Amino acid sequence: MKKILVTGALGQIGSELIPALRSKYGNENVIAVGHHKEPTEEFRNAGPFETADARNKDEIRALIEKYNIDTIYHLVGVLSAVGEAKPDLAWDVNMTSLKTMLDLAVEYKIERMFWPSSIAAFGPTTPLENTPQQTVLAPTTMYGVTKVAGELLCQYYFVKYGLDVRSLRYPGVISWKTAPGGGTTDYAVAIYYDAIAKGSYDCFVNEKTVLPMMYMDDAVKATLQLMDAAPEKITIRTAYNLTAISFSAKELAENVASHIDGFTCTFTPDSRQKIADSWPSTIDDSKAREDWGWKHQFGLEEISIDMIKNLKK
Ligand code: AKB
Repeated sequence: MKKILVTGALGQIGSELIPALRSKYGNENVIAVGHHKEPTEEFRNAGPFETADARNKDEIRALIEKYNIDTIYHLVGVLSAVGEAKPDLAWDVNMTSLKTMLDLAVEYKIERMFWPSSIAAFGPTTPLENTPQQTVLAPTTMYGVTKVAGELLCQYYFVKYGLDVRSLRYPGVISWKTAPGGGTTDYAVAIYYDAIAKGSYDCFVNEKTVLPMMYMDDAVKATLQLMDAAPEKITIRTAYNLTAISFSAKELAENVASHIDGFTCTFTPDSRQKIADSWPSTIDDSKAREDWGWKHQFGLEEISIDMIKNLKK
């Protein structure tokens, strides 16, 4: 049975990927690693939980040895909006931790490693409609810079050391288990929280903003599918383009209003508008679809129904 280490365990993706990995591989075989946040009682009791700083080689080395790890999901990352407020922190956390994990993965002959890239790897000079897999990568955010550097580093470790490291360029991921924090696509999550708590939402991007999005269930499915694929199917060693649906902030607000009586949305763009404007509206993810059979399931209507049902609970 696989022995899997997941860093960034308490972040948006970690908190949902870990239960999925545990139901597939067994609770005891998935080691959740958090850093500064405290897990809920339920999360702590669900399987092994450790506290470590993914930038610290000795701390991670001790965990790899303790649990005899053969697979790594390295999810730690400072997101785009926080990254603009604290660029040095974003560089340090995102790059130092990735380099540490890649080095340890080579040293311990880790069988397979996953690291998330993002649509933030693109920038204003990228074709922003139906963005191709191979295209200009010249982001204008520090988060994006770390994603491009990280993609190249992953490819380098594959070419130089034969490390089977795989990556996805996640679009905005919509989910209800963790509160939004630090990203630009957070408005597509926060709108549901505020719609239920207050009946209104003040959106920080303008109503015309269109970004690629995906429901968490699809993001987890894509991650597991990519990691399950036979190595010969993986033809992209930087990161695969990945998407489900694109909609404007106005369409999102209208959809939420169709489910919550009296809901109103205002639009007050802040500094995150500039980041959103530098990212694609739609993505060509045909390579993921061809290589390992990616297919999304959730559209906007299904997302709204599921988000509202779960947040109301
Ligand atoms: C962010 O908005 O920073 C992230 C991302 C698209 O990578 N959700």
